[in-house]
Amino acid sequence: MSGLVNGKWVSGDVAKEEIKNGAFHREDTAFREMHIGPQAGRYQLFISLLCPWASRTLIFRHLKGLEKFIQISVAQPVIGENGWTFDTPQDAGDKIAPVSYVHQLYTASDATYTGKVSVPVLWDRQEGRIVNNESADIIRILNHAFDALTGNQDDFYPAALREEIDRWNEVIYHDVNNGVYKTGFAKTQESYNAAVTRLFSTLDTLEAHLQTHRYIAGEYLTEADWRLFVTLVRFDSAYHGAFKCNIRRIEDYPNLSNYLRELYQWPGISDTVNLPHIKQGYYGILWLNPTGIVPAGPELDLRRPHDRQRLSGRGVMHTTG
Ligand SMILES: N[C@@H](CCC(=O)N[C@@H](CS)C(=O)NCC(=O)O)C(=O)O
Repeated sequence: MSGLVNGKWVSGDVAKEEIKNGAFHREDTAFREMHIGPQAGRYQLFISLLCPWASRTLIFRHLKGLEKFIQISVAQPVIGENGWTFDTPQDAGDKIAPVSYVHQLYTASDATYTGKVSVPVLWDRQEGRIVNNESADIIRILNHAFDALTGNQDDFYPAALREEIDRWNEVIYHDVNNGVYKTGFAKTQESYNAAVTRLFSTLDTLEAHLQTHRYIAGEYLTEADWRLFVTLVRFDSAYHGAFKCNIRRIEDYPNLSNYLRELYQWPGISDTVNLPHIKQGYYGILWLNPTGIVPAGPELDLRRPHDRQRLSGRGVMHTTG
């Protein structure tokens, strides 16, 4: 495996310990605190631009106008012998010496930690510990925790739409976000067949849904859209080839591809997406791609106009009162 055992780093193949009987099962996340004391400069996000889960948090940092409040540290694209690694040691507050590896954040938080060392990490610089390393939690925290400081009232998980959002999140998480990993990391033909079939049947369902709905939960743009976006934007460049998710491309789906472009063109979002970095990271997983060669294509133009104005949409909901 690759990860920490009793606080000691063990290097090995990424995700191998999560493959059982040929099928990939994502490990649960360890640090799940939901309450933070919102103060400028207190928190830091450690991410990789390869990682769709980490990208959700980068997107929310931008959408909620938190660039000045939460600093980020971006790991190198390829997960190395020591796991996620930084080009230069990253300052992480006074409680800890600058860190070169993400695993140092884990052992600082729990000296006997055992398990995988993943990004994103929401880090408390003041206390020198991980607050939360589950992206689904981190985006919920960012959705509201700093509102009083920033005055940003955009609500991506509005009470009125929660049931609908939760229902779609469940499907999108299992069959799409994690579906590409189940497909790519399958070690038997059967588990690959099952995962790829499910992935594309869910993409077909989403394609039909987006024919008549501007966004996943209807007229409003919500966290369900951003959770789907991070996988769609990586799909044709990385998952189609590196993870063998190749029955169709997102480009082959009229609604999904137009929807993807609308989200990509949302102010500031394209700055959170680095396709060369994403390709380098996925094609750098050497047990999947032993030569490490990064393919040249595909040519994609996500800045092309989209046709989503044909559906009525009201953008982002705002918290009131
Ligand atoms: N549940 C976590 C999953 C995060 C995750 O799996 N991140 C991957 C990168 S995309 C990782 O860091 N993997 C390291 C490893 O498998 O050793 C979340 O959504 O925050």
